[in-house]
Amino acid sequence: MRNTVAHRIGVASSAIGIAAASMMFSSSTASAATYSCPVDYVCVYDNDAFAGHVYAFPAANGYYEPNLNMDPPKWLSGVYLNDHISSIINNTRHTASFHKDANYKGGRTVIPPKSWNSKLSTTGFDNSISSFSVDISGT
Ligand SMILES: [Ca+2]
Repeated sequence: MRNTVAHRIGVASSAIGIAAASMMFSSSTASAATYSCPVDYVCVYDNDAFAGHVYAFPAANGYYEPNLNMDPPKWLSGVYLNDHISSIINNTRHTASFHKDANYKGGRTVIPPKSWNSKLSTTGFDNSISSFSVDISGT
């Protein structure tokens, strides 16, 4: 448990740095913003087209986030990510699975490796994601 907490604190610190860096691209095009998600990270955005608040998860070795409504990740505005994510970049070599309910339940939308969804409303997942995983156990 201690390791988990320490890990999450480290994640939060690095995410703040990434969020600050991405602000430099706030007036750029969506395609330019794509490159603001570092290699081996999964980046989630508050708005369509990779705009608004961003949070970056280091997922080179997998990542498991069972409840975005309770766990530390928040936008810089202080709001939990739960039910706010509107676009996603998966810049890892693994498949990322996003679920509408906590604990990887409910509807699922999959973002393949090195790809993205710039408008989750097109697949019915806008502002509705509550958990996600980057599962490398089967690869
Ligand atoms: Ca949103």
